[in-house]
Amino acid sequence: GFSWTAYHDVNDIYKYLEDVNKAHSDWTEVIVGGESYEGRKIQGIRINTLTGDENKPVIFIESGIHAREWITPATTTYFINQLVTSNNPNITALRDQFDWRIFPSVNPDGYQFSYYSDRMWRKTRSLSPNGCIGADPNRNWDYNWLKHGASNNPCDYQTYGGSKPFSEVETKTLSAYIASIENLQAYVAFHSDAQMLLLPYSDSTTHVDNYDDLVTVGKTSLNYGRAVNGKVYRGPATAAEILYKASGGSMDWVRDALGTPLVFTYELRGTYFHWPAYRIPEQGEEVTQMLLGLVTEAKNLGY
Ligand code: 0X9
Ligand code: ZN
Repeated sequence: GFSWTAYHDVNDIYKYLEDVNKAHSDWTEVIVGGESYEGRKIQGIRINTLTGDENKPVIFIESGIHAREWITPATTTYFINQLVTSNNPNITALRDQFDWRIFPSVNPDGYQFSYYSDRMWRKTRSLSPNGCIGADPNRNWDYNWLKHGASNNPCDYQTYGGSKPFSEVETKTLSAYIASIENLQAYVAFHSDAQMLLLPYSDSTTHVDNYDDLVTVGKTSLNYGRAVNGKVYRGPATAAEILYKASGGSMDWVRDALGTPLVFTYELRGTYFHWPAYRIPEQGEEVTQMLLGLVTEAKNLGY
């Protein structure tokens, strides 16, 4: 069965989402955010409890865009489980106030390839005309595409940006799904393993107009996370300031194209993208508290 003391393949993750939906069919829905090169769905879950509020703000969670960052789907399903099973009033309130759209594995082909064949695989699995495989799905969004920190070489193992913006079916379909969401208030992407909280934009040190609010919200989020295990994350700051410049990422496109006010990328912990399975709950709890802190401070600031 499904657990948080082992890593699961994408079929088992999708089955878990279906099981959650079966257990809570009144207020959850299995959703499809797009499709993959090899024909998989980008499957997620919508959690929207029956509170009488038909028009709750949406929080979107993107995990697993990089195939080898296994801790991100694992902590995301941990968080889903907290939302649907916890009796902690802070967590039930967190659940009830939002229309959650949560996607544990937005690069399912890459994740399966990392899981079964090449642990360090990061990209999609699309075939380039020259025979090399995959593009970096976090360099393929239509915002300053290929400007910084991305390769134009299809054989680059890490950061090939694709043949054009949204060349990858995963980013093309997922971006259309995201754009179709009314009332998108927060977009949260999970990566590993730089142990940081990153703000838009990733390829410039120029700050967005509500940067000060994002810093305040991000600091509270990290404080909530730190209370769990004492772990200190760097940031909140732009990637250009504390990591490296990288264009064509999802959060930058969401912020620029959709104007979503609250946009964050968390880099979780690990060593060369490894994290022992028996310690998944440790980061799962950290993530749960970081999201609680994010929402708590955002509401304080009137979002
Ligand atoms: O390079 C990345 O895409 C992320 N780091 S990772 O080691 N997980 O690959 C940083 C993402 C920062 N955000 C954007 N570039 N949009
Ligand atoms: Zn990543």
